[in-house]
Amino acid sequence: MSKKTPIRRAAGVALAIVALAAGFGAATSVQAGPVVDKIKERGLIRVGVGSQPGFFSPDASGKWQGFFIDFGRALAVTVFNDPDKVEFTNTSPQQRLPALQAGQFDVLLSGVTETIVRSFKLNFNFGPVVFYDGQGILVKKSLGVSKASDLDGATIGVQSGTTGELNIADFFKKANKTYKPLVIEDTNTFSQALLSGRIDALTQDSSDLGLRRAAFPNPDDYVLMPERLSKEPLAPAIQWGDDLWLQIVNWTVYATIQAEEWGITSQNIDSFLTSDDPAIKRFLGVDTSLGESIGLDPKFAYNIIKKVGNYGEIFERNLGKSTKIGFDRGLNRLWTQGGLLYSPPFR
Ligand SMILES: N[C@@H](CCC(=O)N[C@@H](CS)C(=O)NCC(=O)O)C(=O)O
Repeated sequence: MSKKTPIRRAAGVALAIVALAAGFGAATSVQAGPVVDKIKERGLIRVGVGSQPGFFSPDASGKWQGFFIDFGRALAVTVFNDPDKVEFTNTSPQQRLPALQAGQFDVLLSGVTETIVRSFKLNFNFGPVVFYDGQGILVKKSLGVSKASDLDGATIGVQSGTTGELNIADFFKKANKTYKPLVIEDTNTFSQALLSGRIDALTQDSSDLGLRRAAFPNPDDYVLMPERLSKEPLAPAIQWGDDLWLQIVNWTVYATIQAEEWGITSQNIDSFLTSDDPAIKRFLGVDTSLGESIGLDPKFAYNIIKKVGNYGEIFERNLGKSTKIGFDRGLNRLWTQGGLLYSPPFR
């Protein structure tokens, strides 16, 4: 009988854990952790979200809809092949980061900006950026200002717990101007403060401000200042400690981006099943070798695109020109079209 050294014993235990990893088939080289195990046990993914229609909001029948919601559904397809095995919970920006730290959510899909402090100090891992944003300032048109630095002495609403608090302070310091912050936690009170004239302006991610403005009774009475105060790369946030979960989050998002690059949509995907391109065959699981080697369902990418859509479809359906929100893709175009979206290879 061979005696195992502590290192070999530890390696054996690690391998056994990996092999157990939530039924993901063959042993993978990533470390399975508590999050995927709990998701499998529970039979659904718990997602923390916000409440701006376009990004995330329940429809008339109570079903959650929106850009970030669709990435939550895509995750549920990767794990369960069922876009409904996901539970969305709205909490304020201030409460959701501690809630993720406390393990109340498996992932935040709530417009969280990836920052170094959140990575090291809050111990978050971030998936791929799903929306490249920047902080903006929304003002009442009747104020007659055309740029943010004209707002000297203005009262500006800031949402607590957001990156906006520090960014706005930095901006006015740099511009050598003054402002009075009004820090508000509740998201409706935040909009209401501007609508009621209690404050002169709101500052938040410019996407958030665009969504709010679209929902105002008189959107044309409000104008977004041209400056962007910061970089706000919005990405799925998870806790440290589960490499497998991180990889699932990463490659779920990448599948939506890669499909768009190849022109594969929820509508035309079946016509690609007969493609001669070996890379497309692997991506769609016609050739099952890729899925088998990584321990995921070989059809996981096919299922995501078929059931949820590619990145472009997700963007257009929730935020694009055909919606009342009408966002331009901007930086959120594919790298092949002058944007920043880029998937690593599926091989
Ligand atoms: N990106 C900023 C702001 C986060 C944030 O406030 N996100 C918006 C959506 S982009 C939001 O939650 N708004 C309030 C809500 O929807 O309830 C951060 O990470 O601190």
